[in-house]
Amino acid sequence: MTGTGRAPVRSLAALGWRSEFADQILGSERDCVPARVFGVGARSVTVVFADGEAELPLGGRWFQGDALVRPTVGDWVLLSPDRGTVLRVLARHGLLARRAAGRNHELQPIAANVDVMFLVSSCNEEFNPARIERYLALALEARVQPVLVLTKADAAPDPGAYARAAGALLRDLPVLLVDARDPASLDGVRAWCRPGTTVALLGSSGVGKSTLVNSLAGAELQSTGPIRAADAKGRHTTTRRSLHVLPDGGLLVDNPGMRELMLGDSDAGLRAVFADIETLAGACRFVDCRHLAEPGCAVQAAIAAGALDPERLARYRKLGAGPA
Ligand SMILES: Nc1nc2c(ncn2[C@@H]2O[C@H](COP(=O)(O)OP(=O)(O)OP(=O)(O)O)[C@@H](O)[C@H]2O)c(=O)[nH]1
Ligand SMILES: [Mg+2]
Ligand SMILES: [Zn+2]
Repeated sequence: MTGTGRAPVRSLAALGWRSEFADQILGSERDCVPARVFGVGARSVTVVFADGEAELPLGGRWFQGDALVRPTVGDWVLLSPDRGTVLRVLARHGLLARRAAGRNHELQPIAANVDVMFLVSSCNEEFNPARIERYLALALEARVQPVLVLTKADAAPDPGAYARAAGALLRDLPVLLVDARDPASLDGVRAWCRPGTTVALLGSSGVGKSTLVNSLAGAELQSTGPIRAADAKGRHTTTRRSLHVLPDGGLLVDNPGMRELMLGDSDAGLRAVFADIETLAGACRFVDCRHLAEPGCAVQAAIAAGALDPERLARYRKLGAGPA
């Protein structure tokens, strides 16, 4: 966070405060100060509260547990009455977390108290149904509303084809085609950024997450960078997660582009994404049908009828959501 341009006094509701957080404050904590985490450093957090903001160090005790116990972007925390120390993290809703690529595959928080996920993907080679399904599973597991924002519609010969392919990945998935650089194309996006609503932008590097933040904010809050011409890959311009308040009241979490999304425990999320296959499977003749070549297989019948893409069944199997 840059610390520029933020009004010193704002209502907590404008920062996303709700009764579910107020209800967690104990009588003995009456003098503590609720604050929202806008940025996280290696050993510090940037917090915004009703009458100011501060960068506060995180003491050693925060590093004794795993990464999920530490304050993360979007968290609500209680500060000491002098606003100098983070005392505790309030219980979260909408926690997006992924499995780390490193040795121990620890769960890493992405953002907390998220209401809506803008899954940002582009109308070019970057578009990848398997990747989108993983992000959708992440959102649904966390009970976060996913919205697919398809950028670079301006540069694609047939953007509608991407929207149609995306629409087949989750029933009722909102899909928006945009030019992220053009605020006039963002009415559909803006409709999700209501006052007090927290929206996290996720996706690969170079898809236009920071460009969207800037266009929605009407200001250059975030640096953006060109993609490689050869393969449309981004250059990892954004390196830190950060929360931003829009002039219209929405709250946006910009994230660094992800190379790979490794899911944590997402069984419920995967089942929700592949609800079409799960429903079909319920109509198979055998309860242990593996949907290969069994007689009376409703899944294979749907494929034969052109109602289900065989590649989607293959992806469902690969993610471990289906029977072995
Ligand atoms: N033509 C076109 N270019 C876009 C669009 N959205 C983003 N760009 C361009 O794509 C490049 C990457 O945009 P960024 O906003 O930096 O992408 P990002 O997702 O934030 O990337 P990381 O920070 O690396 O994760 C920039 O050159 C943008 O101008 C779009 O909708 N249309
Ligand atoms: Mg960026
Ligand atoms: Zn079957």
